[in-house]
Formats: sequence, structure tokens, C-alpha cells
Amino acid sequence: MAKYTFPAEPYPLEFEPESTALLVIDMQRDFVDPGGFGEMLGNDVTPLRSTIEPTRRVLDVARKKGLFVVFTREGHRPDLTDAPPTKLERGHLTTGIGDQGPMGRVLVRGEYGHGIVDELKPLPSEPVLDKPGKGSFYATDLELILRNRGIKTLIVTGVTTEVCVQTTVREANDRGFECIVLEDCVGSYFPEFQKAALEMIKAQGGIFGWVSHSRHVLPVLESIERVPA
Ligand code: TIU
Repeated sequence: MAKYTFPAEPYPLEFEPESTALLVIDMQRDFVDPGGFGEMLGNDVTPLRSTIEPTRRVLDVARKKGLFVVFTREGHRPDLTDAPPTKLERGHLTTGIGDQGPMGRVLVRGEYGHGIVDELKPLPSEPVLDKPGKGSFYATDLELILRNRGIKTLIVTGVTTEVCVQTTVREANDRGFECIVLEDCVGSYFPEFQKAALEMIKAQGGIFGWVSHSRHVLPVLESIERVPA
């Protein structure tokens, strides 16, 4: 298998296309769209929306080159049996998880707001994992799916940087996966958290991952040979 290198911090990351997957975390209308749950809570969705275009470019080239692509969504069963009572109570929100929100029941599977934004719509062949927590490995079959494909490296995109993205990267790192987080393809409602979350990942020699930018990763992906189906 041919080896390639992504420019990254704290140092370049070697990868093989056959064992590399693109992970798109929780790019759901409720978090990203104006009028969704995130905005209803008083958050500015602009920094999250800015991730859509670069992520779409990375997604396009990943598909063109035959990389494995996996999507996640945070959300719960309609009866909320998979939602910890503590999560449901957290924040004492007037409209919280399971309640009728601006785009259907908040973070409930099957509701419009729970869906992935149209710009990044998964293909029928691409797994979409429903996760009840912030981490993508907790109570999902993501690890099994990645191991079955021989995946070792994860290109990580999605929202929010310091919550579901960072939790997932920590979980992945502990399982032996190497994560490269694209700073323009991950977003936070809080600029200071965006900065700190990315710094934490790459500190101490890449304590749990690498950080790069789509402008560095796209040309490398364009240069690789297509992975056979
Ligand atoms: N996907 C994800 O990050 N879920 C969150 O609840 N994030 C917040 O920042 N609230």
C-alpha cells in the first residue's frame, strides 16, 4: 500500500488511503442551521456554518478517491429510553431534548432537525451512526465498522469542536486510531473554545491527535490513487 503524508501539527502524519476514513460528526440542522435548537439556545451558528463549504470539498474528494466515509448524528429514540435522565434535565431548558422545537422534537431520531444538513447529505452507501452521547464510540458500532474496514487513520470534521469532536478524538486515540482534525472543518459556538480545543489535541507532541487545514489536506487527497471498491 502506498504511503502519503498530510502536512499537520505538531508534525506531518503518514497515512495509507486504504486505511483512512473521513468522519463527519453531527452536522445536523439542530446544531448548524439558523432557527435550529443551537440558535434557540442563544448561540451564534455562524462559526458552525462556516465549516459546511470546506467539509463539502473534503467530502467530494474523499468520495472521488474511494475513501471510506462515515457520518454520525447525536440523538435519541423517540421514547427517550436511551437518554440518561441527567442529560434530559441538564440546563433546566424550557425546550430541551425530546421537546417540540423549531425543527421538530429536539435531538430525536427521525425529526427534521436531527437530520444532516442538505449540503453534506450522506450517500446511501455511507454509514450514518446514531449516537446517544457526545463521543462517537460510546454505545455505537463505530469501532466494529472501522476495524472491519481496516481503518487506522481518521480525518475528522464536524461540530462542535470542544464537545462531540474532541470527545470522539479522545475515544479514537485510546483505541489506537490516528486522528487528523481539520481546523476549518470543525466549529464551535465559542471562538475561545475552538482555539483551545485544537491546541489541546496537538499539544505535548500530539497528545491525542494532529491538526491541519483543508487547504493542506485537499491537495494531498487529490494526489492519491483511487482506493479500489
Ligand atoms: N455534537 C455536539 O457537539 N453536541 C453538543 O451538544 N454540542 C454542544 O456544543 N452543545
